[in-house]
Amino acid sequence: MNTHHSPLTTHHEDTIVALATPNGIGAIAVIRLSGPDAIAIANSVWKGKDLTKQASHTIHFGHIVDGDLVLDEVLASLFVAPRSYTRENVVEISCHASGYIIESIIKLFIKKGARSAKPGEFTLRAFLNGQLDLSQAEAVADLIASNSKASQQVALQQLRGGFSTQLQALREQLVNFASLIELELDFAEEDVEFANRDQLKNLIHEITKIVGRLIQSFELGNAIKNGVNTVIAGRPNAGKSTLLNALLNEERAIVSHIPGTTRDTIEEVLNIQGINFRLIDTAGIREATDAIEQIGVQRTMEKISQSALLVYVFDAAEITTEELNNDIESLQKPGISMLLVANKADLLTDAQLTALPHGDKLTIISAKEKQHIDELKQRIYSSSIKDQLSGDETMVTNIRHLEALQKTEEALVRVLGGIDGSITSDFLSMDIKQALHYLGEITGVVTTDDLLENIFSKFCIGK
Ligand SMILES: Nc1nc2c(ncn2[C@@H]2O[C@H](COP(=O)(O)OP(=O)(O)OP(=O)(O)O)[C@@H](O)[C@H]2O)c(=O)[nH]1
Ligand SMILES: [Mg+2]
Repeated sequence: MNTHHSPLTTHHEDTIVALATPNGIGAIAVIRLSGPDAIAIANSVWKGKDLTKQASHTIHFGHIVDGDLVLDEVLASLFVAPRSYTRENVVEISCHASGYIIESIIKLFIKKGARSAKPGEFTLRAFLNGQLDLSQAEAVADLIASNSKASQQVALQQLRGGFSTQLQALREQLVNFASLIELELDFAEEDVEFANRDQLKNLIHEITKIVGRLIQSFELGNAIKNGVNTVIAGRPNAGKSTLLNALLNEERAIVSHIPGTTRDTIEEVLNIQGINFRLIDTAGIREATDAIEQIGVQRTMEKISQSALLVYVFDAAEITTEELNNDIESLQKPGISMLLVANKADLLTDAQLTALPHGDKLTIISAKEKQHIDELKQRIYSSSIKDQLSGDETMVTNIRHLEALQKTEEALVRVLGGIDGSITSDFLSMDIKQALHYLGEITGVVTTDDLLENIFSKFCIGK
């Protein structure tokens, strides 16, 4: 369903205005106007060259005036439709960033006929006017929110349309087959096959492979975009908080020789090779001695269940093999990878050191002496990021895209089953259309008001 005439989109004649830079005092703020009257509205409160007579992509010095009152000395950047972000007339006023000036200029524009933009409305217009497809529009939000090199790269790749181009190509091929099969429906009596079933099968196999690869990329894509929840857990006094501090290279958590020091969870972000790991230090696991500690231990268990990676720390000088095995067994959960960290290596004799179980799941460290911390970081990284990060790889980072791809895959499996089971063209056609529908949802060929509302309401105002 294409809803380009929906309530969301009937305000196209409106000219919208919003502050595009953050609220607060700064050197410069940018106020954006977009819509058919953007240039006229700016010009109506402008002292300087006539803005309505200037060329696109030019910048002009002048004053914003409210009657005789000069509000500010500003620069106006002109973008004449369709050569702008929204493909409408756009004026960007760079003024001095005082809350008072910003508010006065925006109020003035509203008095002259503009209205306040809703969150994401500039980008919504860019989408509705065909400047960006939906996945690109979503990438704009991701780019703004990106906080590491990897997340910025993935968002930029999506903004540039890598993802869309790939999906578009798949879609076109499917559309061709769908129309051939539609044609068969018109000749139903004659029992002809315009769409070669072997070719169709090959195509579906090929598309399924690509869709499958995109689905798989989500795990990594999601880690890149949202970070990896990494919980540090173990018995009291194992050195969890000391380890958190060593990883962060900062005295973040309280460390003491008293078991049960950490009672609440402590979260900090650690960037390892461009990926954000959300480290969570937790209360040591034991039979709690008081009510507060008990809540802390419960919270530890909750955090473990919400994490992708568990770093289990034990005091190598204290723990018995039996205790160690019990802990590992009780903490192991499906869907969570576990790293074992033998701490306090500095207290061990050589004989004790060699007696420790060796393997790539175990890292022997001294958190206090900061020994082998880098080795542990490397293991944290490689246990979560299994695939290579390459700059040009298309990656799915958005749960909405993931779900659409999964539904596409299901429909494709039905198409394949249908060909093998020699079902009639009309059923085949239905399943292909389903696959097309879900693929189209990603780029926004197929949209609904709810979907757009949901996506753009999460944007900031002014974008
Ligand atoms: N010798 C030695 N002592 C350590 C090491 N790591 C931690 N410790 C000491 O062990 C004690 C406990 O450390 P913490 O980091 O508070 O332990 P924790 O696991 O956070 O303990 P709780 O918060 O009580 O669960 C402190 O006295 C630390 O100085 C280490 O590598 N070597
Ligand atoms: Mg602690």
